[in-house]
Amino acid sequence: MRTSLFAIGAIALAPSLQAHTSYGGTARDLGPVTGSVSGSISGFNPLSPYFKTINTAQTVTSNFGWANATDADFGDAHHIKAYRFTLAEAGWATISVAANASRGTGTVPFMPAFSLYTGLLHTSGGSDYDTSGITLAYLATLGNPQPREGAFNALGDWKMGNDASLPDAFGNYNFSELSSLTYVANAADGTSTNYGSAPGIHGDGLANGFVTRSLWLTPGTYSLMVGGADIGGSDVSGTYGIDVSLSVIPEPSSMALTGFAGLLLLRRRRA
Ligand SMILES: [Ca+2]
Ligand SMILES: [Ca+2]
Repeated sequence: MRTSLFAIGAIALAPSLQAHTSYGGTARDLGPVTGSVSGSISGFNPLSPYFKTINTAQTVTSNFGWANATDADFGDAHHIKAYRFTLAEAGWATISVAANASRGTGTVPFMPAFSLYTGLLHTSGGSDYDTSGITLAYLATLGNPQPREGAFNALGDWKMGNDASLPDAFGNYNFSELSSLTYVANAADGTSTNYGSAPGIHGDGLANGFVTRSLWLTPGTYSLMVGGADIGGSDVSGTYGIDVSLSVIPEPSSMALTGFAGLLLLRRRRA
């Protein structure tokens, strides 16, 4: 309830103040990318990730952006940072976010949280944002509570669109043009004392500016949304440094099977 869509609209009128939600081209592509420790593994070694990317260049606005999107009226997507990555094969992924006070203007301790989704925001036609015509039209169809504080849902599926989507002669939008993010999991720094009481929050029990979670992920393209976990936070304009890392160990069974198949082939050749 902290900000209304009217307030968000005022922010949208001043786009230079806050960027809409995108991956920054490749700036928040976690991989596999140049700089990742990547490549095939000879023999399965759980201590040797298939790839690992650490992004230490970003900040996020506000200390409450994630927590504020754990309730029924959602939250302002300007108050999260979006990352992406693609897995060519299933694997055991570890996602970590650490507050880094060496960047940003915020002055209070920052507690990070993240939510993971399959799917991508638009990467062409302009960034998606809460108050684009198609996003507002879509949010209005969701029933109460209205208006929504924004499009971002930290604990479930959500959709958002950009200015490339225009209404038809009757004023109707084609909602299939919305970006569609399908919820996978979340993790939050601390306890319900800081992130609130919404059911389904995966708290780590210790509010220390760091959160990590390991997940089994199937092949696909993922979006990772990172923001502040302080539901009582009030720093709407401060920015906070976030160091985000992703490491992925490929599916052990497939690695083992590949090795086994190789052994069989070798035996046949020798025979
Ligand atoms: Ca909210
Ligand atoms: Ca923690």
